[in-house]
Amino acid sequence: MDFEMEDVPVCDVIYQPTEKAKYNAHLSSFDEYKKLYDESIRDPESFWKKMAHETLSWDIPFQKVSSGSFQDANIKWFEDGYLNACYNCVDRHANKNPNKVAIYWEGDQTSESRSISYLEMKNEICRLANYLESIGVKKGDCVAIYMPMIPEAVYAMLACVRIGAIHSVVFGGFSDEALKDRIIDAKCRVVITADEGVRGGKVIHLKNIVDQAIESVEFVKTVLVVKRTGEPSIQMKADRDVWYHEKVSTQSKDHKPVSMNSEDLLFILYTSGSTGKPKGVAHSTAGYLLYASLTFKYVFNYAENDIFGCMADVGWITGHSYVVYGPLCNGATIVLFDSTPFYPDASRYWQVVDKALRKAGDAFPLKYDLSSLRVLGSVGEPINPEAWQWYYDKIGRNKCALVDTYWQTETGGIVITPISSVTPTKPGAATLPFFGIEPALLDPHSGHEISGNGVCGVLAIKSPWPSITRTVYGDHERYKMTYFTQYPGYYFTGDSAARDSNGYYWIRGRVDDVINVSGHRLSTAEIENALINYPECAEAAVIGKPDEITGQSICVFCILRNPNIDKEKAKTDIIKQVRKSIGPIATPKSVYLVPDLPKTRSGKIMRRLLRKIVSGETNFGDLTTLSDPSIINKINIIVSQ
Ligand code: 6R9
Repeated sequence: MDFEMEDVPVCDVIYQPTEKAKYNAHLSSFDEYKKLYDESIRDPESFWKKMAHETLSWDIPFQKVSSGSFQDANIKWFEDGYLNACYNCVDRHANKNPNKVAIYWEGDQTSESRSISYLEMKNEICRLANYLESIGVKKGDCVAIYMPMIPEAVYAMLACVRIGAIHSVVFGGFSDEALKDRIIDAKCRVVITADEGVRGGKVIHLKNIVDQAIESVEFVKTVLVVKRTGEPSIQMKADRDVWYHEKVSTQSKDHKPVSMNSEDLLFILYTSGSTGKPKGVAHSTAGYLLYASLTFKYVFNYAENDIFGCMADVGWITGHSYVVYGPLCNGATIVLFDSTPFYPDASRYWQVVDKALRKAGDAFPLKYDLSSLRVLGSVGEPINPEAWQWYYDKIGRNKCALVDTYWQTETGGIVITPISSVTPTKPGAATLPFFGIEPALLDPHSGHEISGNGVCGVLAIKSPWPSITRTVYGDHERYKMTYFTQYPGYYFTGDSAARDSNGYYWIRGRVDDVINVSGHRLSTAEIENALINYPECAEAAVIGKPDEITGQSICVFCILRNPNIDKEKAKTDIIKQVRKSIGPIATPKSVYLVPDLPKTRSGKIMRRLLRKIVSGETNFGDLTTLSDPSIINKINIIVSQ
């Protein structure tokens, strides 16, 4: 494995849970967390049985709690139970508290906002469910959702779930080519989109992008279009495209949810791996919903009338678990945010700790009354101690809990985190595992577990938990290979971590070829594949370069077929090519045109050396396998120009 172990952090700063963080606490003490955690590991069957009965409403209760193993990659939870996730997230709350606000929607302009009650949400979802059934969508079908952060995106997800269809939400920042690949992979016959999205004052032409994506995809029969901006030039293709407001509002507001088996798939969500094309990470119904719901309740210490704002887009797993499923399953009021942190200025999204935001100065958050906040969260990439401290002091005013939550698309919910009401925190540490999660640090080479504290290793998890992904959609072999083969008997996260002297976990970052740009996962292989489509590119290598603002940025090394062409134009074309294939989120920040790449004698690109060159390191380690050592100097000169 191509990475080097770092030192174990030493940190004397410990914050005890504040009075505010203990408000209405589900757990009264740190000892109670430890006791429950121990129970969850010692006797997972009893622990999860109790939680599943308390948390979810079942049509047919389960008898069997769990089965299967990492070795056989056949994990099942509550496998003889039946339930509907939409019923759990919507109906039961609408029946009890019909007027409670389910969604506060905040549009791109500060003047745009709406509140939607649980009953209104239920009626809208039922109408859409009836419409989808009327066009033949049925249990087990996949529906693609390519939408802005508008209430209809949540309705679309939950209407699918209500009728037993599997949703595949594709983030609105992906290009037509990326959308096309995802639609084809899941054989979606229906796409739900909007005419346009608006973010930070910029228009995103969603419907046009969908048109391009499905131009040659004949099995897409219906494109359902929500009118968001009302742009008059939108082209509707006869017999395929329909307006949401015309078709859905005329449907009945009554619909009986379809009873689903616990293990029926709830959704798929594509994410980058270390190789090739993105994988459709598949989650099943009961285990996912239970785990999203419980982590939401305990980690954020949710209390009855809280408003919960998670600023993630529903195109990512954080949007699935902590905008939609976790909070709604608890009957919470959610904030749906359809803008950016910086629009119209940096005060808009101050809640998110971000270096760029901190650079805008403390004046922005100080201007606002933040006294209603109790818990602050962070997710997606390692938060450095300085950023943590700023967030804690300036946003939390030293009174809020700050939870650095570590997890992945594949884990379905948060796996390493403080429990806001009880866990003492250290700036920069994700701290301790959630109930039912047994982390292990492994030696990357031998795969042996490293015991004790004050150690580093690759991060793995020892036994299945309810919301672990069940398969890679359509490719179960890839599922086995990616997660369970390298370290048999463990789930391998792809991250490395340290366990400090108190047993706290500090996540270090990916050890595979996954790049994390502002919390967006991209693979070097995916970007390299995109470059193959640029005719002037003979060969390319992509790495993640440390970046002060975005954590990492995309750095491309390209060998041109004809080195005499206009270099500036070539660089622009390379950037354009990646944006076209993947989308604006994958825009390379630096492009170097090089005569050759560092390779092993067997022809493998040594990305490790490229990473060292761009970060200005001079100690290149063992170079005995490098076929042409002079290349390092040549690339060094180009990079430092
Ligand atoms: C939820 C989400 C997963 C990867 C993961 C890791 C990084 C997530 C983190 C974190 C350090 C945290 N990551 N949370 N690194 N501290 N609190 O982000 O899912 O998009 O699948 O990304 O993100 O590298 O492996 P996903």
